[in-house]
Amino acid sequence: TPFNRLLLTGAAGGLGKVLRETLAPYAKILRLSDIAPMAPAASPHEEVVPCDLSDKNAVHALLEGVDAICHFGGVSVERPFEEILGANICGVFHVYEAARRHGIKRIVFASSNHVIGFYEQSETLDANARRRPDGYYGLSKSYGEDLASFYFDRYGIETVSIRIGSSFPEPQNRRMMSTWLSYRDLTHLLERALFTPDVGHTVVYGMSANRDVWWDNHLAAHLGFEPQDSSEIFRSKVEAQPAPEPGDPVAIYQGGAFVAAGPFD
Ligand code: NAI
Ligand code: 15L
Repeated sequence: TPFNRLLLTGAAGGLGKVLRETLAPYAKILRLSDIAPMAPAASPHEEVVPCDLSDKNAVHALLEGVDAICHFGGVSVERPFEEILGANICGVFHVYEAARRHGIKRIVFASSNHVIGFYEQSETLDANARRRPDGYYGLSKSYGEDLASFYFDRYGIETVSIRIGSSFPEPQNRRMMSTWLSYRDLTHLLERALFTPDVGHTVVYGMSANRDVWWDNHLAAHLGFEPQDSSEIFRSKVEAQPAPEPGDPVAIYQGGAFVAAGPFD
């Protein structure tokens, strides 16, 4: 049965605009939130609630009456620490604190492959691999995963942390042939993450059924995530691009160019 009211943060973003449509069947009311402008509510099934995640009181008000949360809001690329701190680190803390106070029991957290970005592409990781964040952004997602773990152990709030690879309409480069997650597979994974019972804190890698993958989801098998798409249909288009120079981080590290972002001063 669908949730009565499902909150989607980051609703103005690239994924949020897609999920605004595809999550609709999973809730009677979809509450959409972002700091950036959003299209007005299209039907009685939508609520549009602007909110800055770095504002604790505003986040508390945002979660009033909510049954489950897909937390996709925040800075989504490498940026100076101070920007990441407010939106991602304080932001995810505010979401969990408000969930605790409102009695909300299920969160899906948009984590990222950048929590393990400093592994080389030759390595295969499962959810127990030691984290190797590739920047302040990856560190903020690592903190979010730890917060999810703590709020389950301490308060029984369940989370699925999805280490999303690269979720775009198509893989944009050779690296994304491995990391690509189609919108259809993302939506299926969110459905599994919202409705599978007893997930505790589960970490799952968000990738489609691509030919060459770096991640092994056996520790999240209970979710029943079965991706349908593959980057393979885009191979000739992607490989028509010039190959990266040997030594370019984009061809060495799982996190690609993020490992070489910054410093910012
Ligand atoms: P995006 O940057 O397009 O969307 C993020 C949204 O968060 C934006 O609309 C932005 O306005 C909002 N936001 C930023 N700071 C905020 C604040 N202080 N308060 C409220 N809202 C704020 O990113 P995208 O691609 O849609 O990603 C969505 C989520 O998924 C992000 O958390 C990102 O880190 C994560 N993710 C996405 C991946 C992808 O391939 N698209 C890969 C891995 C993780
Ligand atoms: C991410 O975490 C970013 O949010 C997204 O914009 C992509 O860069 C993706 O990772 C990626 O690694 O391709």
